[in-house]
Amino acid sequence: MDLEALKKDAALRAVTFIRSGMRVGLGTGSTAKYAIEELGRKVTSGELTGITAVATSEASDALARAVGITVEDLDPRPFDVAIDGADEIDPQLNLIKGLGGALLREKLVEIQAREFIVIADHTKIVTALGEKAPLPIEVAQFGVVSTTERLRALGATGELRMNGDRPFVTDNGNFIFHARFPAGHDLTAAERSLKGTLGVVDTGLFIGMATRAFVAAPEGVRELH
Ligand code: ABF
Repeated sequence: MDLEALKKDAALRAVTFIRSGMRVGLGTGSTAKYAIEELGRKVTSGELTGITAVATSEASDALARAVGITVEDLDPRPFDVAIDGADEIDPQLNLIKGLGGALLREKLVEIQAREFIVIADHTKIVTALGEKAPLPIEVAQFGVVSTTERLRALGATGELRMNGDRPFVTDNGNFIFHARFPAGHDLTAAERSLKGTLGVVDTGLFIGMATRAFVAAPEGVRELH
């Protein structure tokens, strides 16, 4: 099974939602990359005009500019559409995101989207969040050991995401803690206490944000909403 082809199928379906003149949020990761490339193709060919975008990572910003998309800074104006990948998708379209390391900018952009479309291959579908993926939690570098102790007191186990022998540093200068919880732990219910933990910048829980998902499987692309 060619997962890359499935990711691309999902991405291309989502890009059909973009119309000329729209302001678009651009996601991060290997699935979102296909959406950015497709949008760039449509802009460069003249099929879409007047598109402006905000990217959710330095990497997506660079890719978008390279394929001819006009990229702006984030301001309070809403996005007509935001398109991004996910690490897990539950039946209510609640998400775990952030294994790509860009959860904070993703949430800052996608919270302002009228239509937030998730794109993924079928391996990302779960019955309950946390089933497969760890929950990425962005934490301040200062006091990181104290912060992770607070998270452990809430039931989390896990470790800092590493980049070689050093902790991975996000585009915002923070670390990422990959948290795991006991089976059956209701992550959607835990969101508030995790987010309220001193030293936590934000979590990869995207609850009630996605409006639609395109999930690609060998038998075709399924739309969920
Ligand atoms: C971003 O990329 C993240 O929120 C998520 O962690 C990841 C999904 O990556 P991929 O599409 O490469 O599986 O959307």
